[in-house]
Amino acid sequence: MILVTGGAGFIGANFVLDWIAHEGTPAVNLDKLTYAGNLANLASLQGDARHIFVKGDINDRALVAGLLKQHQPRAIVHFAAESHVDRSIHGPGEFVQTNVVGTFSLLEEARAYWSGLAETEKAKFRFLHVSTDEVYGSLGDSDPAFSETTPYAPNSPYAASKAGSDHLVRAWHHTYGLPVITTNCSNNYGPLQFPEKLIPLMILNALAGKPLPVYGDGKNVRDWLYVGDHCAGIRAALARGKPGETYNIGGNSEKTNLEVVHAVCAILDELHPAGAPHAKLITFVEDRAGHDWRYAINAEKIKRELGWEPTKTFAAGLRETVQWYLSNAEWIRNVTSGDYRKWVDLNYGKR
Ligand code: NAD
Ligand code: TDX
Repeated sequence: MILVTGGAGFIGANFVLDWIAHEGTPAVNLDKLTYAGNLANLASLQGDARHIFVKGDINDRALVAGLLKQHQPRAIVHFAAESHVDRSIHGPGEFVQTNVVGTFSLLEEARAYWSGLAETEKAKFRFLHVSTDEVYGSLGDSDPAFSETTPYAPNSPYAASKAGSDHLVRAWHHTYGLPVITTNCSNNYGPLQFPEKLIPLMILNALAGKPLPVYGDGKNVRDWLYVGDHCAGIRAALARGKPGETYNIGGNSEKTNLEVVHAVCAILDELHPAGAPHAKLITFVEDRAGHDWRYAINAEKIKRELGWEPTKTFAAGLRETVQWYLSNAEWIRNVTSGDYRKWVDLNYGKR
């Protein structure tokens, strides 16, 4: 049994599905079901006793304590977070509340539970904290990629809140001995991603014939990793990672935003032709405040120590992703309801 937090979101839901497919053992899934959480992501597990869903907040300490006592998990895999940089610019409060205070609450309940375990269970227990490359700040074009020893320099409210949570996780190991592992991953893409993030937003706008809003000059660089590869990296860290260590996870796939958007358009031109090339919809809009220039991950440590490396190329993963969105119109209809439209107005209305 493991306890997953945020398992109804994009990466968390992919992880729960992947976990049950690969490990076959049960997962308790604690998720608040914010705008980003969606039980439809887990529809294929309906009736499967190995998935126990609990709607709730990681800040509800009594709830977390009760779940740990009842299910006696051997690990906590912590995904729950506010995750979108643009939303953190418009409203940072929730980011501090969930990412910093929520992680603190979870660590405290994990520590109380872990302290009461028998020695053999205590040694095996893991608290795996899922974090991001954004905690390291921004790179120039010729800087070396982020490694596990790159100093933290978060720039957005989102990145700062994740950095804060990483520091708490580190301290709970150093001070209390809690067996924690932190993974810092680059930009994920794949099925089930909420269409506020670059790739699904571009797919959906292109399908609707709407402008494709590229921030600034579109030359910012991100490293892209297929979500299934990220899930495999987390499983490797859980199985073989050393408590107290951090592992960078990346796709060895740096692209400018413009390259990504053109690649989406080219796939859509082939799979869903619209007459005119989709790239004609590309529209340069006002830049994101404090927009980090470049992220790149050096993932040598996890390869060397845990034997993990990405398996899917960006070309193959992007094609599968576009195909998934083309085949899941109902999922799209469900997530692009009233609240989504309010977000689009707020973020793009004045750009
Ligand atoms: P997401 O926004 O799609 O999902 C977050 C989930 O957490 C949602 O289901 C939401 O309902 C839940 N949640 C939010 N606040 C909660 C709370 N207080 N209590 C319980 N549940 C709560 O995010 P994602 O893209 O799947 O990211 C998951 C994790 O991975 C995050 O910690 C994020 O920082 C990290 N990460 C994401 C990426 C990426 O590219 N998306 C890359 C690296 C790391
Ligand atoms: O409409 C857009 N236009 C645009 O040009 C959007 C939504 C984004 N962008 C740009 C901004 C970034 O340079 O595309 C790039 C990717 O943007 P996002 O998808 O918002 O991701 P990013 O800001 O890079 O952060 C992501 O990767 C690290 C995730 O959202 C984080 O949760 C993760 O930690």
